[in-house]
Amino acid sequence: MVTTKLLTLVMVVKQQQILLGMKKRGFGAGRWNGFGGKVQPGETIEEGAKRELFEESGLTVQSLEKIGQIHFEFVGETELLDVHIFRTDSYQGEPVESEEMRPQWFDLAKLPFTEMWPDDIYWFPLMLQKKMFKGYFKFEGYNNILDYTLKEVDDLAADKGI
Ligand code: 6OG
Repeated sequence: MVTTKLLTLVMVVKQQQILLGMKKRGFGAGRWNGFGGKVQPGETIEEGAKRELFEESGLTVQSLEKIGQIHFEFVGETELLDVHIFRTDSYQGEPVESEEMRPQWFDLAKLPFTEMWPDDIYWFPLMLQKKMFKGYFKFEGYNNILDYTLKEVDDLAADKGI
């Protein structure tokens, strides 16, 4: 039986920099990524995104912009990931290291793509231009992309297709 896990991912942008966290443990350990995790029962996706952002980076935000949605499949695994991606350009607080993440600002011109999930290099340009997108990536293991689709959309909610 195929199950789908609902996850969030928040990208914090300020001027020409983006805040990424080095994942210290669990899924994606050793890679720089935005902040996020599983949506819990009883919370909306946006509430889950804000909670994970705070837990992992110490930052709070008033609002988040929905910017993308990506479905991930891993060959041989029955669980699909449905990752909802948000962007924010304003936040409160200062980034602090958590048990899960070590935050660091990166210049947009010097992103550490070789130490990030391999899909990021495809959709980061859209996210940085504030273009909304939907995507699907099929992985073999955690390093190899076998197939992918990625398209810009006008409205994330209205477009049901992946
Ligand atoms: P926890 O399991 O730690 O949440 N995530 C991905 N992010 C990128 N950029 N690429 C992927 O390609 C990803 N797969 C998952 C979603 C996992 C966090 O990692 C993100 C969550 O923010 C496969 O609770």
